[in-house]
Amino acid sequence: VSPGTPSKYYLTTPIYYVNDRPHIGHYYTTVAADVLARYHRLRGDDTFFLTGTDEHSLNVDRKAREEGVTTREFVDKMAPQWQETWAKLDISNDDFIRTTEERHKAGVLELVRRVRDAGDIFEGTYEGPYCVSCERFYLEKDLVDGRCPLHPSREIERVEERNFFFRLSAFGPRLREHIKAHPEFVQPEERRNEVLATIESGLEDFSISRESVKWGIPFPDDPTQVIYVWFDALTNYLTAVGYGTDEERFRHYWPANVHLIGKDILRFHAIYWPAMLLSAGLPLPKTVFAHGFLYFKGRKLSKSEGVMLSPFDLAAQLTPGSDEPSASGRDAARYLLLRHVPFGRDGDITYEALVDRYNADLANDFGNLASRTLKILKQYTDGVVPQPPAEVEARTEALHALVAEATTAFHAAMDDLDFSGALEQVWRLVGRANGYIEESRPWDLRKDPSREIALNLVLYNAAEMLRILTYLVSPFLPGAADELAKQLRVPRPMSVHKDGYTLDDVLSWGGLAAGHMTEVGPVLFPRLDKPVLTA
Ligand code: ME8
Ligand code: MG
Repeated sequence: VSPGTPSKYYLTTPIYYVNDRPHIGHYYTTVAADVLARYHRLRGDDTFFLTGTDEHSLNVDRKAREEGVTTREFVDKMAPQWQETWAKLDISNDDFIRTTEERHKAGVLELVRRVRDAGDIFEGTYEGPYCVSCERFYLEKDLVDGRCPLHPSREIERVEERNFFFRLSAFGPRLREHIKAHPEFVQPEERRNEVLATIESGLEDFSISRESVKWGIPFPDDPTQVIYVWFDALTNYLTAVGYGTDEERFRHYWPANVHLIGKDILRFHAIYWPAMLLSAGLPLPKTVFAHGFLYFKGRKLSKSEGVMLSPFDLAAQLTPGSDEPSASGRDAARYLLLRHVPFGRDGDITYEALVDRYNADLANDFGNLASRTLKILKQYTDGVVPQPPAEVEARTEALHALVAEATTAFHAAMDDLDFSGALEQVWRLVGRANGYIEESRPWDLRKDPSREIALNLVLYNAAEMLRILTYLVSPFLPGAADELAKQLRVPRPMSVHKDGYTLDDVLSWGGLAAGHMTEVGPVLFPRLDKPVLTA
């Protein structure tokens, strides 16, 4: 059952382009990271969860011009909107990095110098197609009908410039070795095979500076060039933990345990990035996990493709009777996205499917378990947890065994970033707890004074199941878990360690003492009607 000894856990999301506003795709990656961060904090790990904004992009520069403001003014207006969005949606990031910050710039310059000293930078000229949405040079052969394969609605641009290049071609064999020796490095396996195939097909050197671009970090010793936005952006994972500014802190957190990304930016994270780190003599991140893409009724989520679903709208849509997302609506949005789509695969969203699952899993199964358990306690014993009989009978033993088994499987799934699998384990317990109450019929036991001992046992077991579930659901449903901890009067999941407990302590059977008081509170997940809004 034990999730092991606490350790350092550094995880990241991509830094998002500030020309866009946050949509459900960005939210999806960020929620997955938040769930993982909360889980590791619960384990007692020294957790550092990073997100931020990618600001030196041509798209950003052009957008600012369209709006008639300076690029600096534009990014200073947009970046806080991202920060606020995450803060209002319960995202618990420990830091937020902006690539226009001084601490970032210092580290990027340091990395360029290190790579240059290693002899992996040379001057050359580039001529060919460039996709501004990808911020990436393409080979003619990679275009589809003369267009970017990822952004077919956008004109490809032609670039001809003198640039500095990074000698990526020299790193194929070392990258291949590393990936083969560390199967956990690129996940899931399908993505790993894709990366290996790209390496097999031969890696081309790539330009790491731009001559015609003015918005960016000036290249060391050559102010006619700015550093290529991807070289700049990837380095955020180093600079946020002190690279180039705080060596001790950097050595403490680096290498990252996991970079969570979407599959669209796999090549940058699983090929360019490790090659840059190898060149600079820095350790590689332990895992790059590329999840799948979300679609809305088969359409791509992005403004340029015409679908822009805000995570606020999703959470508000899951909040009955209000346009403002409530805690239950925000919890539901997190839960539904991670439960609906196995992490790693593509998935299609419809409000109808989400609302159905909300009513089934959250309003009925989980919400009902919580409210019936606490209401029965209130009604039968004035909220006091009764003393269970000393002798453990078979049905209670079966509950203990199931909790132990599901908890172990839950930890294993979380270690694999299999969020839907972890939730299946939790809902096994939810289902059993509901089944146990129905089979035990406490309402009948209560009518017969000779069955008091049996009734006490049922009440105790139900309360104890609910207490353990409070901690298991907490990374996914932080609002509901907090509310339940309040109603059960047990330590809040966020402060388990501050209160002097370990995760093992709070997940072990028997945490509730006889005589402990509980209270009844508001319904966790009010039922939803069919959605009115369609995007
Ligand atoms: O690429 N489904 O930023 P970006 C799932 N700045 N995830 C999605 C998604 C969808 N439909 N749409 C977007 C960039 N995402 C660079 C990153 S990192 C050093 C620099 C998520 O704003 C997913 O995580 O285009 C994807 O990889 C990311 O947003 C792209 O965000
Ligand atoms: Mg993008």
